[in-house]
Amino acid sequence: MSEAVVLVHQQGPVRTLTLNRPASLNAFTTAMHGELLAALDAAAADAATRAVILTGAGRGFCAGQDLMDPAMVSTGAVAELDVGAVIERHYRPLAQRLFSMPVPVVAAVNGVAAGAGANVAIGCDMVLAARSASFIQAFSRIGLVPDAGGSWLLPRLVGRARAIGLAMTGDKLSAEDAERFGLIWKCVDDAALMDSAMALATKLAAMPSRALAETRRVIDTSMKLSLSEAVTLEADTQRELGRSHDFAEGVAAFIAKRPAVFKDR
Ligand code: T3D
Repeated sequence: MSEAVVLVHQQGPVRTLTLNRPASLNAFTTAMHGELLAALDAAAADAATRAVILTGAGRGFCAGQDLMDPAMVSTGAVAELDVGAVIERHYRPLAQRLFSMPVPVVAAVNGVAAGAGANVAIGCDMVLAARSASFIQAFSRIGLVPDAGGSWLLPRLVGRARAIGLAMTGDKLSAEDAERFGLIWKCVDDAALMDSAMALATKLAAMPSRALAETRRVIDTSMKLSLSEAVTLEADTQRELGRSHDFAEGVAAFIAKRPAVFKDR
């Protein structure tokens, strides 16, 4: 039997998913798309999993679409390939899955993240990167535009000037510059990456998951709202969360000066 191309490891409430095609810097094949989506769906469905870490095996995080995947090119000339269909079939569900996870997803970027690999990383809720890691909007190098949600995310994270600069040049951005640009949460020493990711995921796992997922939703939605509409969304969301177990528990724990035990999803 061939080895899984996405490894799954559970440690308490934290599930770590490791992209596992190190010889090609964990580039996405059809099989890896299938396994990653299934693994994210399974994590979302498992009430005991309260945070997810996404990382890569070997020296890379993910080099984007596997440009040599036989399933992609076996139909003949590259020109015959419907790249739009690849996006619809694989990257749309992946981006939408990440943005609708009921628990936080932490990317632990261990090495180069290129093309769709970079945009899957920054599509996670919080991104930690090893100091030696890098981010490359490699699309322009092969005649494409940023995908996997990158055209939406990049200008929101780093502003138009830097988004266009990164996407047009396809230049490598170091992890330190990625942190400075606001593309990622933090850059850490290489040896500290996985411990830092586990500490962050464990902290998030102990927090009110439903409120965290709603935090992502209101922040993302606010980008297309007026201030008045955003305040309405806040009020509607607080109304719902105000009826939740976790809100009652959070307030009770604060008053009793004890740690809260959250359980909503
Ligand atoms: O259908 C569609 O294409 C639509 C979807 C598009 C989404 C996308 O993601 S488009 C962008 C695709 N990705 C790229 O263009 C990046 C290609 N890779 C690179 O530019 C470089 O590999 C890196 C800058 C990422 C890393 O460079 P370096 O020097 O550290 O490593 P390397 O020697 O280039 O790569 C190591 C191995 O991984 C090498 O294999 P080998 O020679 O040792 O057998 C290389 O071929 C392989 N590899 C790297 N990236 C890919 C790949 N194999 C297949 N697909 C890749 N994307």
